[in-house]
Amino acid sequence: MKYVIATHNKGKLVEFQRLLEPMGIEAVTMDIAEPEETGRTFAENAFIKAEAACRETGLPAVADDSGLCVDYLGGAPGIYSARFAEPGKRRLTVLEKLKGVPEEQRGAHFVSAVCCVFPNGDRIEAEGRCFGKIAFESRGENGFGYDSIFQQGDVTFGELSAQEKDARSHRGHAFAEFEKKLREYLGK
Ligand code: ITT
Repeated sequence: MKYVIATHNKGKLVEFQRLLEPMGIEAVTMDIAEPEETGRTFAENAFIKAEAACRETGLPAVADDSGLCVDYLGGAPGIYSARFAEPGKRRLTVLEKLKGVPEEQRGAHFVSAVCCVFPNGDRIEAEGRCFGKIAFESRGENGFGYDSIFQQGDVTFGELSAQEKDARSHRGHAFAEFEKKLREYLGK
């Protein structure tokens, strides 16, 4: 069966396709209207996006709502990660807000809430997190969004290969749980 991927973020789309392919899912994209993300949590926003796409296309729809939570900023930007500062200046804004903050206070984590809504109204939800630190400067060209300032050990996510990122990322963890639940749901 075809599943529609409900995202307008190209970086996410590449990861979705990579993560869904081994599940034997035929992932398609369509020009879908972008609903307003009015939820108060990642899970609520993921549901809003998946439900709207399912309603519009009549296909099972998979969406993710994700973001970066910085301890020193009280968990910001969190669910506002895509709307935090001007496009193109988001990483720099985080780095500037943490200027002079020592390494031990630079803790941060990524969250990914995945939701799949089926035309009969059923839904499957999963969530993944990964923990690290905000780097002192942006490093690496891979990935997207905040990857080049999010560090685990000595490397940023921007310095990881796609496979390395999937093995440790919030989205990789969320999709691993999602795959388990989907198999159960489909009786496979
Ligand atoms: P859709 O809603 O269309 O999927 P979006 O970019 O608006 O796209 P979100 O509302 O979930 O998606 O915002 C998440 C933001 O968090 C995203 O724009 C990135 O800046 C950041 N983000 C999420 N996952 C990330 C990852 O794996 N690496 C780096 N940044 C990430």
